[in-house]
Amino acid sequence: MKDKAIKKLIDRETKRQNETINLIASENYVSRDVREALGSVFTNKYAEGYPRARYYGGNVFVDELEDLVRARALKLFDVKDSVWSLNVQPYSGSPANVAVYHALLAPGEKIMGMRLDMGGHLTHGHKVSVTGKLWQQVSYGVDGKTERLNYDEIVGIAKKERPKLIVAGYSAYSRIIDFKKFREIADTVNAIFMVDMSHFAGLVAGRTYNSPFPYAHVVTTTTHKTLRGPRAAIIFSRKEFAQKIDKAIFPGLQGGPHMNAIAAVGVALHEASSAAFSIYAKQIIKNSQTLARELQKHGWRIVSGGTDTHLFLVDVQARDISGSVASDRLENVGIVVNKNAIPFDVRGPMDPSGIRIGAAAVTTRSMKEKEMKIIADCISKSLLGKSGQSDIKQRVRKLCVAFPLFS
Ligand code: DSN
Repeated sequence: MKDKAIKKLIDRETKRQNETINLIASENYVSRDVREALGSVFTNKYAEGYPRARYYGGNVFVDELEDLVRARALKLFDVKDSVWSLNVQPYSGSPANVAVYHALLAPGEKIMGMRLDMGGHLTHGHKVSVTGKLWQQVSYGVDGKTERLNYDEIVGIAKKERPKLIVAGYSAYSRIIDFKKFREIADTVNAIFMVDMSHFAGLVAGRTYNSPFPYAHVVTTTTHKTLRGPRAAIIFSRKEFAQKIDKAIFPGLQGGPHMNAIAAVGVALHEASSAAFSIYAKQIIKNSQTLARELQKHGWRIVSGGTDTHLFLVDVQARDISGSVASDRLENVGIVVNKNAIPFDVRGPMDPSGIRIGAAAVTTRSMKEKEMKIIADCISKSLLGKSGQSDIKQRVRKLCVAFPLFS
């Protein structure tokens, strides 16, 4: 690369990724093939519109590409072409969610979504997001005792508020979601049922998490978390909603699709359809559960008592440590996490009571239960801030050397 300044930053970031343990639940490491597709000549092409209905010439291969990626997504998630339509053009998860609301809801109508501080996402109607300004959020949370979804409470809110659309699928909820129950609740109040499976899409693809497709009307997903693709998103919708959603993406919200990203999504979908990916998805859950259990043994409180997925929350405030302090202490020894609110958090969003831990990225590095035990020990010791932090740093570094990235 001729640009030395950018090259230097890429090299330094490569080294940082190689030499740290990444436990950020929404991140992963893509394959060389995914990166090759991202850096391909498809980045040069404008293709506003949809296959065989574009506003520019020269789209013969772009059309073939978009058709292929759509077909791969249908196959991977085992959904029927006769029932579902797909849009692979969203730039990422937030625009995908906004497009769905823009297509299906009039301004001011109600979106029923989980509160951000209970594990939901900004685009599920939070007031600081455009989704909470153009539409009205009716929120639900988790049960005060179990820290799990309480379907009786949810049905009560739905009946009282009568939302136009109900969203399930969260950013910081570690338990199985009962999509059947959600659909029954949606039907009771005549609402559209949308699932945002961004976090667990790779687990659904690997057949280790229940599929939302039998129950949802619309499913959105980013492609870069457990699915291990580039930063992009897909919207799946039942046929009756598809035309409106396509129009909402283009020309409603976006311009030309990023065809290089769509090509990379295609590569990731192909990789996710392999038997190896299914083994990977199962290992993510084993790793996440081992990490949570080991941390419990070290005396840490895990929100809801454990995890069924790739992620979980640790209540660090229970041991008088704030989320920011915890995240900084871990980063000092080479372990990267994010601070995160826990349900019924008494602290503010900039320095909440918890940290979120995810196992997708370390599993991509081929780490297994044995390594999770070492990581849990390092996390615990570093959080407590006792002496010997340089020893922990050495152990983390040794682990990273033993499981190299980009080799
Ligand atoms: N920011 C992502 C996450 O970390 O969960 C969701 O958009």
